[in-house]
Amino acid sequence: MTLDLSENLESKTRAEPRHVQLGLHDDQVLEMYWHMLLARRIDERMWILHRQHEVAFHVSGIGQEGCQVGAAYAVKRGHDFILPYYRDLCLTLTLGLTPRAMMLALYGKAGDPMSGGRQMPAHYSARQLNIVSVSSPVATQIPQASGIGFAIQYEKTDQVVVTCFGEGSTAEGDFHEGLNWAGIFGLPVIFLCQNNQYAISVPIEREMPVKNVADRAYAYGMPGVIFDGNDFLESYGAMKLAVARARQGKGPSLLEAKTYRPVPHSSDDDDRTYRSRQEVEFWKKRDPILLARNYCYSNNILDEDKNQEFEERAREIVDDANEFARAAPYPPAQEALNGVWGPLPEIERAG
Ligand SMILES: Cc1ncc(C[n+]2csc(CCOP(=O)(O)OP(=O)(O)O)c2C)c(N)n1
Ligand SMILES: [Mg+2]
Repeated sequence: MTLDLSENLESKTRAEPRHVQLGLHDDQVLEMYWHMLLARRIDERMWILHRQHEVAFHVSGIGQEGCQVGAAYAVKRGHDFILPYYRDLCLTLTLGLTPRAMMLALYGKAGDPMSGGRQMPAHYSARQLNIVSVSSPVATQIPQASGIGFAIQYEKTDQVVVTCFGEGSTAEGDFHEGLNWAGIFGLPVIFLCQNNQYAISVPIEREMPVKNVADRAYAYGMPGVIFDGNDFLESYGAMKLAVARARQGKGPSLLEAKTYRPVPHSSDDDDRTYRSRQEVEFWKKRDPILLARNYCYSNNILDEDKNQEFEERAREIVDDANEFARAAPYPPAQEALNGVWGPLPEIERAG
């Protein structure tokens, strides 16, 4: 009698939950869910604060938490370099930026550790975590990431660089120059495009003449990988492979997380002018937090009581950060003339 081992193997693999196949423990999955949930609750509070005229501006990461938490878990925190973009609230929170810091930046208060209240909100950075500041012109972080990758290669450390951007930003020259450079030199950079299908009001068909951002990878001699950015585990899996490849000296990757922005572009936008409510409602059913929660429920990693506990803890953290930032002092008015990261040299000051 011959045993059909392949069948046994197959059923074993089928029985193994996806996170186990990816090398994640239950408690890591629960932590990932927690970070997504906390990021969402912070973000929602920021919208409310804007609508209450407490703060001047908010740009949101709602809907993109799945690919962001996946990216955060695939890197070595504080060791690898991260060049985020303005939607990366969940990514930078998971890597260690605190809710208080985020709220201080939102309010533009003096204690904002990112810029002392001199940058716009959502310009995430943390020197001690190797998180390089967002710059307002989109895509500028892409050649910067390649530059850091070049330095890492030159100094022969085992770090990697991850940079994030939207699909609209791939129409910028900076995107093409940055990827070209990384491809030529085989730099340890992961280019993570969070394709949310719009660049403000411009839909994807008007942003690029090819279907996928990842299709462009071929032109820069690197793999292009497409995955479901609303699925936190699929995102983690794709990132993990790309990070391993970069760390082993095998070069850069272009990753495309297919996702959606269910809220307006920013607090200054009215998305009803360029897309239907049905479309938005359709994507809300694919909400990354909903998907992660269902995954945790069906794998007995989370139950309703524990979820309620998480909700209460998140509420306390958000309340604390909010109150702390509201009560904190603004910077003195004359500081508005200083540079973001330090005083200007005397000569420029005089000019
Ligand atoms: C160089 C530059 N051009 C235009 C803008 C204005 N702007 C800010 S965000 C944005 C849309 C970017 O879309 P995408 O890259 O898809 O990112 P998303 O906001 O959709 O996440 C634009 C055009 C800018 N900040 N910088
Ligand atoms: Mg976009």
